Amino acid sequence: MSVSTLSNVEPLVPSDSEYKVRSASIKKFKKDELLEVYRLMSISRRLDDKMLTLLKQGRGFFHIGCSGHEAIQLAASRAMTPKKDWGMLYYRDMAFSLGMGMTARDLLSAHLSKVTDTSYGKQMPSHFNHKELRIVSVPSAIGAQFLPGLGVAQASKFLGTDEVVYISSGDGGTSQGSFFELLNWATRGKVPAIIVVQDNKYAISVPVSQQTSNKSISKTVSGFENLEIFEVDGTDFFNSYAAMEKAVKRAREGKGPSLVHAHVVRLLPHSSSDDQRKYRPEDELERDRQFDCIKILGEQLIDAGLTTEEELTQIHDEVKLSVDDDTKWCLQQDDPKPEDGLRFVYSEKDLGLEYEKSTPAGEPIVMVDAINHAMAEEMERDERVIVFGEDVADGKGGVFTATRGLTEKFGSTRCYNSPLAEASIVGTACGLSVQP
Ligand SMILES: Cc1ncc(C[n+]2csc(CCOP(=O)(O)OP(=O)(O)O)c2C)c(N)n1
Ligand SMILES: [Mg+2]
Repeated sequence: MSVSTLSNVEPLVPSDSEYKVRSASIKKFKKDELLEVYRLMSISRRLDDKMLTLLKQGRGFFHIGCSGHEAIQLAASRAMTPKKDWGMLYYRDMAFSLGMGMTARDLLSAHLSKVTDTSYGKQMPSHFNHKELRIVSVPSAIGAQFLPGLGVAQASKFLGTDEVVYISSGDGGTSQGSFFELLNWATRGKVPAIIVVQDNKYAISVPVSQQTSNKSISKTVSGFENLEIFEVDGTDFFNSYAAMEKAVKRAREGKGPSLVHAHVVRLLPHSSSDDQRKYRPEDELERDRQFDCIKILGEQLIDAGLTTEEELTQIHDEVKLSVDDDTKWCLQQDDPKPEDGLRFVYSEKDLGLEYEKSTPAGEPIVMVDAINHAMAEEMERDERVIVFGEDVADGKGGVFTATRGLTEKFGSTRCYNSPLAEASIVGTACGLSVQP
């Protein structure tokens, strides 16, 4: 990076961090690849501006910005394989979504809740989702992606694929209990999860120092065995990419999860409902602006002789025109019809279930044995049916013997004990059911 930008500012990664990683070399990439990253950063930033304008015009409803988080997100998308790997995102992941293949039209359609939105106008804006791109719908409740994300990663392992799962969060989200349940089971099971914490130092107005022991998320999680930790400058594409590349490789090779602690800056207020000048001093906001990843990448590309100011200006101009064009297109799309409000809530496929036609048969048996037989029959019928929970495995089969014999019959990858954590059991079951 050019010395001119950041010479008088403390680096974002503490100098004594044990988890620093050497940046990827710029020579590793082709010029076109880097200009594409620059273009995607610019689209994401422009979309933030455009959505805020639409909101002021009374056309949009709500917005949460990505500005300041783009470099780590695009580095993640470049290290992963779209349509193969999975995204369990949080609401700031717009650049990641673009990097994996969502378009400006998809994102504007979501912002304006049009029928062209991938959720048919049902999700809130900034709640990214795209079935073919394996971006699972973002939940509003902070941290609700953690345990389903763990389930998706467990499914990769169970099915023997080498698909990896990006599970992201802000710094505040790491205070949730489910974050620690995720770390416990992900490391115990060495699942292919890459947990990316985008640490912008604030959870709305609450500073990270009031949120996290050690005042550092990477230090807090340092005791988990099998967890590789990387602490990076998430405003620097090359530093972020180095960590993501290692984390993805490790996950694909079955070596276990990583936590990428990415320091970023929040260049916009928390959301369109917030005014950060009420709780952040101007000199801090000014310092954050110096870590603008678009400027940083631009200078890195110019310093390496890969581009010129003029070429970058041209990219911004083209992006501006194309986003304007996409906005016009989007405004012309239909709004969802009220009568479709209940569509796509439950599966619209014929599930082929015929309970009513079955007639009880055979000798009467006690209920718990009937449950045991039903589970065994289902496991026999479909090799993807698994049973897991507290105290269910091996010979005993739980306090009430409901699962007795299942481990012997189907093996310990299909009937196993979980950690004693009910949110994990339900959350991972949801995630396991996401994989086709
Ligand atoms: C379970 C839950 N609690 C509280 C909220 C309200 N809320 C929404 S975003 C947010 C702050 C999250 O901060 P952080 O995880 O640091 O992410 P950032 O927005 O800074 O990227 C809060 C408290 C919520 N949506 N869900
Ligand atoms: Mg935050």
